[in-house]
Amino acid sequence: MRLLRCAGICSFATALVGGALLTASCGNPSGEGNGCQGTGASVVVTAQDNLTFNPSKITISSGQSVCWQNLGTAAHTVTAVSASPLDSSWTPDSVNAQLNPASLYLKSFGKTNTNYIYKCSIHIGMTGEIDVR
Ligand SMILES: [Cu+2]
Repeated sequence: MRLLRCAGICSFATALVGGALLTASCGNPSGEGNGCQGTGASVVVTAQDNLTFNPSKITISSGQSVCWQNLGTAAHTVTAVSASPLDSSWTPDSVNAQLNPASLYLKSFGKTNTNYIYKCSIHIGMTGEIDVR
C-alpha cells in the first residue's frame, strides 16, 4: 500500500526515462495531463468533482494494479468498506489513501475471486467496487 503524489511520480518517471514531456506535464498544478499516466497501473479510476469514482465498478485480473487519481479540485479519500472474502490489506473503515487534488493512490490486488467495496469518507454516496477475477 503506497500513497504516491505527483512529485514522487515525476521524479521516478524522470529518473526512469528522462522524459521532458512527463516532467512538463507533471508541473501542471491542476493535475491535468498527468495523473496515473506512467504508473503502469492496469486500470485508472478518477475521482471527480461531481462526487463519483469513474468508472465506479471495475473488473481486473489477479496481480493487476489500480491507480486512483484526483484531477479535480475537491479532496476525496479511498476508504475500504469491505472485502469478500476478507483481505487483511483492505480493512473496513480504514482510509487507504487521502486523495487530495493531484494526488494518486496505487494498489495491486493479488487475491483472485475477491470483491472489494470502497467509498470516499468525505462525500456520502461516493462509492466504488473492484472485482478481482
Ligand atoms: Cu469525495
